Formats: sequence, structure tokens, C-alpha cells
Amino acid sequence: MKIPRSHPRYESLMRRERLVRAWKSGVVVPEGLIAHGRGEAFDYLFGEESSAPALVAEKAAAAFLLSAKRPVISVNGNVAALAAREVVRLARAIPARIEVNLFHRTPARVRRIVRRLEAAGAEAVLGTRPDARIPGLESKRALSDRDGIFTADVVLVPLEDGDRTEALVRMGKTVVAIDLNPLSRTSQMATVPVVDELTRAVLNIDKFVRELRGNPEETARIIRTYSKAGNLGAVYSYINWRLRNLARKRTRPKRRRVT
Ligand code: PTJ
Repeated sequence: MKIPRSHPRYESLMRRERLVRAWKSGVVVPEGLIAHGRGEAFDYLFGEESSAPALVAEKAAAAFLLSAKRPVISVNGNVAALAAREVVRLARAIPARIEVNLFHRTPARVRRIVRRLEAAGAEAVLGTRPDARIPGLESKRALSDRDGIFTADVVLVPLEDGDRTEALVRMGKTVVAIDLNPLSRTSQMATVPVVDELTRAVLNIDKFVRELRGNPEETARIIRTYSKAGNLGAVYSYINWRLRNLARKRTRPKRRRVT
């Protein structure tokens, strides 16, 4: 389907189209389409823009990734469909390794996603030959690579499930999550929950990585002063403020013009 550029919700419709195409080619699972719809509903609450608290979390995410010894970006079907190029660019800027990790894992799907990342410029993508298991996880998400997520100190997990986030945190890792739902178990469990839309979040983190590179003092200061509770609190307040503003606009009586 051709989406006209002039459509007021062009970006959102394009993302939906990209996901449907990726589902047809076996990169995205049907559950990924449901997950996307949930995310979009939350994005309306943010006015489909990165909020100020999201930008604070994105800067903190960049600082944690830059100061990591073994940073890894985890990629699933939705992420490969929506942000393969952006993820590869971010991995290069940090630099970090990329590992494909799937909830609905099949070897063929992993290979398809690796190929998609390679087409976007990625090299040495991990995930096809897992040789370790994340302790305490029953699902196939536990399968991991010793050179990647298993020994990473900082892991970026966009569109994750809460179980693996919790298991990774239990292993002592710093987990940076991207999830539009501030109430999801992932957002609650992550060390740095970034409550923003995937493509916007990856681009913002990339921008902050480039800004902070070569400035270890500022990077350390950001890590020192970041507060997860404070940041999530600011996200709730932002949603509250937006809804109250909208309610006020709707209920305010129209003023008569006196001539
Ligand atoms: O490719 P697989 O097999 O690993 O499966 C991927 C999915 C996404 C199906 C799997 O990880 C899953 O089931 O995830 P959940 O538990 O549905 O969680 C996805 C979360 O991502 C939800 O909280 C959504 O609100 C959020 N979300 C969806 N789309 C976006 C998003 N957050 C940010 N940006 C989005 N574009």
C-alpha cells in the first residue's frame, strides 16, 4: 500500500506498513504486531514525541553504554523491522556488539534477522550459535552467547519482556530498556527504562553518544546523578499534565467576543 507523504500520521502509518511487510517475510511474529499496537496507544499519551523525561533517560542510556566494558544491543523481530539501520549506526558509535535474541525463537528466523542487520551494515552479529543460558529463565530468551549478552556488563534491550530484564538485572548487568509503556514489567525492572518510541529513542541515544564521546567527566556525572525512580516519576507527571491540559481545553467554555 502506498502511503501519501501528506498524510498527517505518515510516520506512524509507515512504521505499521514496515512491520506488516516484515511479518510477511517471517522477520516479525504476529505477536509483534499486537505488541506494536500496545506501544502506539501509549505513544498517543506522549503526543508521539520524545518527552523531556525520555530525553533525560536517553542521555543516561548513552552514558551507561559509553562507559561499559562490554556493551551489547539485543535485537528482536520488531527492532530489526523498524530500526535495523539506526541500531547498526548506534552499535558503531558506542562501539557495541549486536546479538539477536528472540522470544519466539526459530533458527530460520534468527538467520533472517541476522541477514537483515547485515544488509544494514552490521558485522559479526551474534545469536546464531548460542552457547550459554541466562539463569532462571525458562523461555528461549535464555539462549545467549558468551561473547555477547551472557558476559555483557551493559545490555540495551528494546521491546523486551519483563522476565529477561529481571533475569539480566539479577546477573548484575545494567539493563537499558526501551518501552513506551512505563508500567510494563520491563520498564519497572530495567536499570534505565527509556519510555519512548523505539526509532526516536535509538536516534536520540545515538545523538547523545556522539555528544558525550570524549567527555568522560560529563559521562560520569550523568551516571552519578541519574535516578530511575525520579525519572519514572517525571514520566507519570508528564502524562498527568498532558491529560489535564487536554481535559481543560475540552471543558473550558468558549468566550464571547465583545465588540
Ligand atoms: O521477535 P520476538 O520473537 O523476540 O518477539 C518480540 C515481541 C515484541 C513480540 C516480544 O518481545 C513481546 O511479546 O513483547 P511484549 O511483552 O509484547 O512487550 C513489548 C513492549 O514493547 C510493550 O510494552 C509495548 O508497549 C512496547 N512497544 C511496542 N512497540 C514499541 C514499543 N515500545 C517502544 N517503541 C515501539 N515501537
